[in-house]
Amino acid sequence: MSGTINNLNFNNTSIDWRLVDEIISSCKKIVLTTHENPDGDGLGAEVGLYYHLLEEKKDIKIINYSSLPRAYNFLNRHKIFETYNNSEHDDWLKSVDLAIIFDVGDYSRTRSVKTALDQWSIATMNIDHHPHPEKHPFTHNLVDLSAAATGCMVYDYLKVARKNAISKDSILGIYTAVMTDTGCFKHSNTDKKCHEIAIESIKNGIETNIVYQHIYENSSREKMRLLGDFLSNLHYELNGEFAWFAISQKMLKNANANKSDVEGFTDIVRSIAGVEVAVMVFETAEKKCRVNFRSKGKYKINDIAKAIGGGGHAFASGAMIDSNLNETTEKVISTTKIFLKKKLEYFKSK
Ligand SMILES: [Mn+2]
Repeated sequence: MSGTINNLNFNNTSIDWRLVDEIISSCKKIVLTTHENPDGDGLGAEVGLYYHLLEEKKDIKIINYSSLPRAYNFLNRHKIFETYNNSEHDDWLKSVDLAIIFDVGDYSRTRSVKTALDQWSIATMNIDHHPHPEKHPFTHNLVDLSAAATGCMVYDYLKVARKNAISKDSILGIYTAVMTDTGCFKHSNTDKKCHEIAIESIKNGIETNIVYQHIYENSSREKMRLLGDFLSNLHYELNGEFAWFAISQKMLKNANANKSDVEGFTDIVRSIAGVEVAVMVFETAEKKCRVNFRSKGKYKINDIAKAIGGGGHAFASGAMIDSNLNETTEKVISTTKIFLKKKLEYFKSK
């Protein structure tokens, strides 16, 4: 790695992509990764950068902690996604010059990939639109809270780094990132750049309707069965402004569904008239729960996620809790109600 550049830290300050490019250019061997249970943003950002670095003749791999969710198989035409396996990857991984981490929110969400990178003191570059503390664990920290998706940051980088237009393979990843993190261009984070990326994608021959179908019209029957199960048992609180539901391992088994099937459920509940905040408590294993918060935009909810040990965006956040479903649900729902009541009072007083 280049010894001339200091550690970069753009913690929601204007990112100098030329300096970033100096670092990336100086590295020969690069691994790309993202958080566990990856979404379209993390995966799409990986794809966006992967094809550029391939053109640049880098020795490059995408290695994720989790396997690729079925809906994203269309991004894997060239079999570029690998799931971390120490016996298979460690020989290659230990001599990597740089690890680029996308959309992570919290570095520990890369699980055993982080453990491996730490073990060999691999230089790291965080590219993210989630907040990170000033005291962060990365060699280089690139945070842009205004970016609708991490994919938008890759787009910014490629605009600076490339002489040629962005390739079709790359823009497919970037489009997927933007489409999924904006809820198909409908969330409040959707901005001009998102639509510019969409225009460039269409000009490049991306069939945006097909991308949509792969991700949103590809639900398994098992997922639908699980959806029916919890929808018939929704809880409404605070005059219907707050709706929540819990999914147990038993419900998952009864529906024959898998963990990734719960993606998007919280958004569905938020779509109900009058509901401002939706919360899912999902028992992922014994004494392990995942909590999702979604807000329509009236109430910020990342402070609530933070209070229970998680974090995230203002209107989409979450937490992982090491406790059983009943205890977690009780704690999460009571905490959420306390926070929301305060916010409600504030809005009433205005
Ligand atoms: Mn994201």
